[in-house]
Amino acid sequence: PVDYDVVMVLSDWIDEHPQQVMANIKKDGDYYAWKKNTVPNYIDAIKEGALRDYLRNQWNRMDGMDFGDIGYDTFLINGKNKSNILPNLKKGDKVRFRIINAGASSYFHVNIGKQHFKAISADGMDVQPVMTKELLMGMAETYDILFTVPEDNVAYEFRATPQDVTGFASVTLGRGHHTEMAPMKMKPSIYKMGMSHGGDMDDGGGHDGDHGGHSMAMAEMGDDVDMGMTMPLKYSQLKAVQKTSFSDDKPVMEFEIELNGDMERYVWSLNGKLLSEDTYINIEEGSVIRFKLKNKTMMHHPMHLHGHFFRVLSGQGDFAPLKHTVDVPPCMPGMPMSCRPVVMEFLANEPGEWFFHCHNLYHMKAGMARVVKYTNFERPTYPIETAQTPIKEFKKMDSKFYPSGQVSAYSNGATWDIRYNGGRYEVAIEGEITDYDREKIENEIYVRHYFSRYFNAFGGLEYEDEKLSPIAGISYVIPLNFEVIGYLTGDGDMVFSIEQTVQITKRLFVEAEAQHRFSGDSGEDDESEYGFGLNYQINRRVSIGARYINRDDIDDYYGVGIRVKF
Ligand SMILES: [Cu+2]
Repeated sequence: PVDYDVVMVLSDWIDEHPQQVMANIKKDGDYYAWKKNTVPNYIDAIKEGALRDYLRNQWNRMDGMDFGDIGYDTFLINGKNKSNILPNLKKGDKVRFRIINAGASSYFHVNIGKQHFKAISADGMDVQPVMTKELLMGMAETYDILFTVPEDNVAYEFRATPQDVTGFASVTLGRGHHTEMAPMKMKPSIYKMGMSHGGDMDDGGGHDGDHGGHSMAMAEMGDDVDMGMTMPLKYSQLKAVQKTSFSDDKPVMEFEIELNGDMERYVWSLNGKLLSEDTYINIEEGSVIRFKLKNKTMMHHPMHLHGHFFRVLSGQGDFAPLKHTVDVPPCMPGMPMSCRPVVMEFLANEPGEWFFHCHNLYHMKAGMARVVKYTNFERPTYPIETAQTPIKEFKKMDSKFYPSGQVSAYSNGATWDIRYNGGRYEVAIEGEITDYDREKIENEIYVRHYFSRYFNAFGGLEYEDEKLSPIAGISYVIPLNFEVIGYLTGDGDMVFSIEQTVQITKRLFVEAEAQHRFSGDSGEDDESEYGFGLNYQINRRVSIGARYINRDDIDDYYGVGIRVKF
């Protein structure tokens, strides 16, 4: 018996419509990194002592570590950012919290002051009670915990901190002379994996002393920072209350499932395929179905299966805990343990079609999902609500086209770039006018097919030297994130180019490009050109810059101008 039973619903809030949020990240994966100040760049990496890590990430063609794609405006517990409950709480009272992470895309750290509490169930299934000081909860995960009030006249802060530490939500439990605050989390580093912002710091003295009254300001000033000393409850500590293993005579069907993502274009997939491209995982009734989940991205994904509880194999043998959502953490270089696949298994005993998806709702919508389908299942012919309608809708979602563009006007010419990002495909119009001379207009319109984040092929039309000709080519991202492009034109020209953008600070970046055109027409010469641009971003939309272009037919090598993104 407990004295209080309290439901805690954790959520993330943004002052924009979710459809708009999706359109924003589809046009620019760094859209919210700008808002959150987490655009990876050289100066910040050097300041953090993480230049090597940044360079290694660039070499491996990776983005920075990612703790959340969206920049939320606030975080809530039961709809409030701050609140006060259980005013009559006294020493010895037992409170059962039923905690639900209902966030759209935020993992939460959960703490109650600096106190221990007892986890008694996970995802609604009882576990053998286990003490901890912190939970890290993926979206859709739930925990029931028991908290016994240790002191009279002390209030305790129940706090949920999102993984990217861009804020927190707080509920004060009880009333007292003072409130024991939950530890302040450190901003995680986007360069070093599994490392807090600030690098390898010794414990600078995150003292456990109490704070008088509502000393939020003090806590926010960096006092009482959690130096990564608080370890969240791990799956390996969760043990079911009774055996969950299956008898050995059951046939086993094993599936290896890779979690993939392209943060730049915001395309998320399983085994490199979107839901619309590879919809079903076919399973047989009566079999044990085992999924081996391998995370190839830079962030956590909470994978969620409908209609079943599955065993999470994390060293508890027959007593593996039962869950409906499992966190699949990213693989950290130099930490082989983190790169082992997460293994889940369940008995196929619920014929039907069941959704299996990342519970980051933006990832789900971008294609990171499957339908687990029993081979013997026939969809009823009489009209009932079946999975068919939503699946059809979901399949459309991952290939929806989102527009983006940018136009630059310099003193020695202008460029434009308009794109429709449709997941696997992209339609683009790219062009420039040199010296504002109508005879020096170049324009390309093409369709691109992305085989992966790194490799795509394209075909379309090129307008150059006042001639129109078909083009076809490929583009590949090589280590250090250079983009190498080669294409053929209908006239037999062969064009090679290489492009690179170097982010110096959040606002300052250099663009460089070199191109060589081998003329297929014996009467014409080869053409070479190269250029640099230095740009300063005034806000997310507008930047100003200077450029230098070296090519035969340009009047003025140097130009200054402005660029607008839309
Ligand atoms: Cu995901």
